[in-house]
Amino acid sequence: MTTRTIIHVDMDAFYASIEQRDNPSLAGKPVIVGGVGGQRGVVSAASYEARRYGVHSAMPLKKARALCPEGVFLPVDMEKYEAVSRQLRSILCSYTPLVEPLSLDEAFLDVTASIALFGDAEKIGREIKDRVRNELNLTASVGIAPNKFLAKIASDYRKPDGFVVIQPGGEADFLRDLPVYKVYGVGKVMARRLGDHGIETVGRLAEMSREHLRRLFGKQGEHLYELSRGIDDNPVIAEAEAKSISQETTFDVDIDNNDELRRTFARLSDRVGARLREEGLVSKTVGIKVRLADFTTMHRERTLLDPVSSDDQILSVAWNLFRAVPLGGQKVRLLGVVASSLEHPSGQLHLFSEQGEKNCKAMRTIDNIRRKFGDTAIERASGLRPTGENRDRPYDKGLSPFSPTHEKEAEGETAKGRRRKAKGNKRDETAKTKPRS
Ligand code: TTP
Ligand code: MG
Ligand code: MG
Repeated sequence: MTTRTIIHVDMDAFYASIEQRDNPSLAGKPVIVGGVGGQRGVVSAASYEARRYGVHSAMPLKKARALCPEGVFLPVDMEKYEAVSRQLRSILCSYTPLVEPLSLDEAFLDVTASIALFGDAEKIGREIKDRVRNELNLTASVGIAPNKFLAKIASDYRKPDGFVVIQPGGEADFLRDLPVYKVYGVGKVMARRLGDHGIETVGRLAEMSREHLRRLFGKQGEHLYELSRGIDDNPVIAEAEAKSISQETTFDVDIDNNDELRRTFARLSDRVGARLREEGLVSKTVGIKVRLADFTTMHRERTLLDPVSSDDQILSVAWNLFRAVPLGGQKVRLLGVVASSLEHPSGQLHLFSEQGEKNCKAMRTIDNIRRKFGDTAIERASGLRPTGENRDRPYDKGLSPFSPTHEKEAEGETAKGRRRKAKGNKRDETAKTKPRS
């Protein structure tokens, strides 16, 4: 086991705090950010004042209005939050190149080798908080621990404006009374099943044998066994190494036919999957790009705890993301699928089921046939499936309970979109492997 010192930084009520910062009359008020034009969808962020009313992320805005009628409701301004995110990133990168962003407002830092240069991890953590306060006028919570799993729990432990250090050796004490749902990857279903066995805290979880957990939850049970003991050997993967692989296509004629849309997603997913497997990579974040007839361009992405590389898994996430996109009665002009947060799956195979490994082999065979005989030699049945499914089907069907953990959404016309608009409607099908900037 490698000895590391990891810092996890997570901004407090990120979108809402930025809005409060930029409009001082909102300071101390319940601020709720969500939807476009403040009318559609769900809560993205709730200020801590709003949380006292029971409002939280992912809650329908309608419900938030009912709970907190005096709340100030604001639309999502993704460009602004992305700009702050870049500023945060630049602060973090001044302490180590080993910065792994998890989302716009949080990142892991491996500071093991930085300590000689900057002083101990606590000093670095304090300095990061100070700089966020002074330079960004915002607050961040910081967790410091010997691994990523514990550092993330630590940063969440005393929010907002938290600073929590878990010393090596202090893992068990720290985890004993922690509710199981706080463990990264334990979703509602798993927490309920654990509850059925009388297991509400990580301390109780740690009393279970590896065998017992394996019987209950398969391979994921073993993962839980390790986490309950505070064991996590996942390295911080620096942003510079991260790339994304994407495929997009512009239709000759705008379309709204569900079968054709799904077939297109299947084809794009197949290609992204094939590229991932070619490069020996798995992806933790699957995203889509949708451009409507009027050039409105939307991006959606979902971060998964179990990385994926199979065409079916990519398609499943992409299609589910797409079904939640408001088309407003418009036809679709362009679709794209992007896999990011790429990793080499070494040492992580334990996360995949035996079925997953079998599918993997099948997938490589298909890739070989496609290489030999061309793309259309094999089309998977899932791309052709008629798609009158129930729109309410849960997102994570077919994925493990470890899967969807966070979803980011961004809307608005991109600069590239505007350029293409100027050039006219040209059919293109492009593949990209690019460093993430
Ligand atoms: P979080 O860090 O999960 O939440 P937060 O920063 O709002 O609050 P906390 O103090 O608890 O960290 O997410 C960061 C931002 O990501 C959040 O401000 C808005 C966005 N987001 C969504 O759009 N939808 C979601 O469901 C969640 C959880 C976050
Ligand atoms: Mg946050
Ligand atoms: Mg966060």
